Amino acid sequence: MKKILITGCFGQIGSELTMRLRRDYGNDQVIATDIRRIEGSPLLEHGPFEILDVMDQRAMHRLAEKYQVDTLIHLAALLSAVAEAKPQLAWQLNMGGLMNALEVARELNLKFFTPSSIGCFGPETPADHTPQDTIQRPTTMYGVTKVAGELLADYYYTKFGVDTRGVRFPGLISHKTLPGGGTTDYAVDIYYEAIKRNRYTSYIAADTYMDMMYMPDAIEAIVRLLEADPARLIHRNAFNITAMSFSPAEIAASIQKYLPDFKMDYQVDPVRQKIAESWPNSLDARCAKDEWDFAPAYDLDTMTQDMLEKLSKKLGSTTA
Ligand code: AKB
Repeated sequence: MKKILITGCFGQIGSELTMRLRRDYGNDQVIATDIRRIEGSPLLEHGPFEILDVMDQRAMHRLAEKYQVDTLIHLAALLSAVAEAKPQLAWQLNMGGLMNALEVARELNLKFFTPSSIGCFGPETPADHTPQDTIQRPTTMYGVTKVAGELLADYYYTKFGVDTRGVRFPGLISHKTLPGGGTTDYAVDIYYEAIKRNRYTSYIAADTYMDMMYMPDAIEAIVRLLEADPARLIHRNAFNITAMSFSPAEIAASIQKYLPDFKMDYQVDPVRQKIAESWPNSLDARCAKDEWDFAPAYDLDTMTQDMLEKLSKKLGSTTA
């Protein structure tokens, strides 16, 4: 992996991954692309940026050729709650964009990474210690695209020999870029509101568990998997990974250790609650550990401490 093209670079994962890869591989080695340009973003200052609509396969091919990349990281996609509100668009963008990216990887012989999600599971999946290989019958459009995406990436590996790799991300928590339209977003919003107002109204019920991960661990996981020895990889495109599993009540309790007056109440959103209930409580990530040494560094309390510190600085508060 020497020269990398990233789609969806301004998204929650893309914005941090681009910076990390530029640090590791050199600014000019990482070509950031997105459907829009966000003026003032550091991504524009530190290396090449190009506008790219992932629905335009020829444009993607042209850019990959222009910069002579050897790796394609495809991140542009709709998240679960937005996909549920716009299922037709979600199918078109999540599957159309992925198919285009896989085709470009096949045509130009590129290494390939795209994320799947805990959204690929459904209500019939075993909810606790969800195995790597298990029942996948998601009841959301997001989940349908994620399962199909895992299979498509496997297919491109077995049929065409494209070096495809991927993980099933849990909810990702970051102090840098906000997620957009996911079910797990409450676990980011809560920290912002804790700093700003010392209270939060959760749209997910108090005792609903979902897997989560702090962004530094997620970025490290992508880099590690892309650099992993292919001979060790059995599950190429859909590794279960997780760093922690918690409920809204537990994340509130973690915040209260640092902000004792923090208050939480609940106004459950039936749409996102239903999605959350159809997802696992906790994943079994042993295959990722065995096949490429996945090892997250943060747990709930260390993440809470870091989030509150970083966000206090960012939002100019002295509460944490
Ligand atoms: C979402 O909530 O849609 C995402 C995910 C778990 O894939 N954060």
